[in-house]
Amino acid sequence: MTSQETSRRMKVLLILFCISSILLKINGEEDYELDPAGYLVYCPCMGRFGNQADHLLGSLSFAKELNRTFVIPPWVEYEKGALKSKQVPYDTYFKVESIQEYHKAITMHDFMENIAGKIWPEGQRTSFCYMERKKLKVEPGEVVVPGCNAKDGNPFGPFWDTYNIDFKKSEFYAPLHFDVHNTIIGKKWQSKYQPHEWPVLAFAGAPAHFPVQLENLELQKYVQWNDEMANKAKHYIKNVLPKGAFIGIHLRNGLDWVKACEHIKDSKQLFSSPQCLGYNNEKGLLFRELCFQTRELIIRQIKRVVKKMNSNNPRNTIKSVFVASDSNHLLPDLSQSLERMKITVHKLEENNPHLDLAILGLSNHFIGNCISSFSAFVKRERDIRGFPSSFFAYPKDTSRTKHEEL
Ligand SMILES: Nc1nc2c(ncn2[C@@H]2O[C@H](COP(=O)(O)OP(=O)(O)O)[C@@H](O)[C@H]2O)c(=O)[nH]1
Ligand SMILES: [Mg+2]
Repeated sequence: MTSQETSRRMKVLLILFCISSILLKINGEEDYELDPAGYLVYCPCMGRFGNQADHLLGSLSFAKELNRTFVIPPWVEYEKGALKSKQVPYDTYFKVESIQEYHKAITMHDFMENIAGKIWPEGQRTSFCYMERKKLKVEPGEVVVPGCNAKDGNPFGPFWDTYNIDFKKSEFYAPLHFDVHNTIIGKKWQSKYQPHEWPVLAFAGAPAHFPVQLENLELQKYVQWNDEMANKAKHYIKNVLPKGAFIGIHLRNGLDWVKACEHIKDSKQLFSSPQCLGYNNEKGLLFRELCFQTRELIIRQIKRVVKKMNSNNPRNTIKSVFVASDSNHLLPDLSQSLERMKITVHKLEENNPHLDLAILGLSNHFIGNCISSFSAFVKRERDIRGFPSSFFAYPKDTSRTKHEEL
């Protein structure tokens, strides 16, 4: 073979190699190797964003303990008046790559498109639940077989339907649980549900605690806003808020919250309250104002924070307050009360919970609602960044209470 021929052959081989690489890329096959250790899938079927975020951290930690690939669920959102939940891909707001820095992970969409067909055939899918979940509707004369009924109700049905998933069987995993930090339960899961027999564990609800366990708080650092969200927040701070430092506040005060706060009297903790009271109430007990505050209390506390921050940073004084709320932003009251301090008060024009969260995360100081898991998301994110936060009505103002009791 002449050297000219050899070089021509090399060129042909190179071109063939390039074409096959491109074809592989188009099919997407090379990017999706199967994980022999199996997968963990779940429906974030409880609560709205804050609850789902707490569950995300716990489920991620659980997947890591079981060494299974974490299938990142979409966010389940509820639109006013809609009968069915809407499933919003995780990466609409957050970076998938950041989760992958902690543990192997794939989005639910990619899992269904590229993996499920190979290891989780239709007609053989099992849903996992702790114990029987009763069927919502039983026809007269129907023989009821105990099961997870994983698709019964909203958001259960719409969630799995989004990915055309039906379940043939149910698996009750009791007495196993998810406290992998304090027990050897992880090993028990691994030996009971081995990946060759159970390549996919699909949970009817999140395999995690609410509120998030103390040990999983730090996983918040793997939940990073995507560039679009981060840029929107920065853009708002730079272009809408006045130049200078600002306080971010979260006012949770809708009707559902008023009802939720009634549970205060029966419990030691409520929802995310461990974030201020400590997981063992080592930093206090529940009281009403922690859940729901008067506008006087809110204004008094903002003024106190302003004074403290201004005296600590005389060269970067507070110029504005950014208010996020599910219901009443108290804009007129707050604006009037802070006018004399030359502080303006702002809120987003449209309802945008995620942008609210991203902006609160960047404020110079954040005052949240200790009971709310929506506030808890902001608090965790700020803790990771080393930014300061506090809570309305915390610590309890005992001097004032005593005075009022007199
Ligand atoms: N836009 C906006 N929505 C909020 C705010 N606070 C609560 N919400 C809405 O109310 C829901 C509250 O549910 P969740 O996130 O579970 O938090 P929690 O109920 O306060 O523990 C949020 O997901 C939002 O949809 C807020 O400050 N701004
Ligand atoms: Mg909630």
